Amino acid sequence: MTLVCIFDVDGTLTPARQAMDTKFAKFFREFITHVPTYLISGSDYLKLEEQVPQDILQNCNGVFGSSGSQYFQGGKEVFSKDHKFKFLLHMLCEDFVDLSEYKIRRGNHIEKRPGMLNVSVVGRNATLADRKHYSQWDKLSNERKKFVDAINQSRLPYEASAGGEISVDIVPNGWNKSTAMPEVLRQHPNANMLFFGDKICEGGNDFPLAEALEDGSGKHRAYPVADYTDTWQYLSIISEKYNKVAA
Ligand code: M1P
Repeated sequence: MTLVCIFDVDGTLTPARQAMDTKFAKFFREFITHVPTYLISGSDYLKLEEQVPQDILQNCNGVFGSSGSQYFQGGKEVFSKDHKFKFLLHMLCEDFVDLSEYKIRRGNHIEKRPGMLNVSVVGRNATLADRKHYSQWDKLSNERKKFVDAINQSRLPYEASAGGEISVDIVPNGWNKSTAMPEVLRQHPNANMLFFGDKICEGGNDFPLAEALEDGSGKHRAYPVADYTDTWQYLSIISEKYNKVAA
């Protein structure tokens, strides 16, 4: 069996929408030379380039953007699929933003990505301070969860999840992170996959892949992490085992 590691990015390898810590990047750069590694994010590839050093993006075995609708290898796009979202969904997203009781708006509220809509009341132009403020308010009001539940319980052919701190990702049914699994298995048929994500709970955008990995084979595992330092600790344990085997 081949050990293969898959990582969410925001909240797992980096703080949300921020660059990777340089010391962790140094460790991770070495780690990916020993263990086949894939990244999967709700963000699109352009955003990942702002957060993860180029050489790491290029030396990972593969990078999935837009929750699996985009796939890159060695920095080059291998595939990208898109979808035309229904007008009704756009209306619901606009209402979500317009009718929210949270009053601060920073612009770029509905962002179209390959195969995904990303919706944010405070807006994608929010500063780090705005993010923190909105995210605290969201924890109290449960605004994003209510919107996610409303979309998921509607008869619309879409699924929603709260991926990061300030927004909601919406994809056509099934176009979620679980779509990475067959691609990884195609490349490593004997893979023993370990997935690390900070949003593995139900309603989080890491949940579909974590659920798919529980395929009854007992070969794969999903690890919930609190932040990149938590991920670092897990990877240090894995590296130690590898070094012992290699010695
Ligand atoms: O990768 C996790 C999420 O990162 C961002 O979330 P937010 O801006 O809400 O913190 C977004 O790119 C989101 O789409 C993505 O799922």
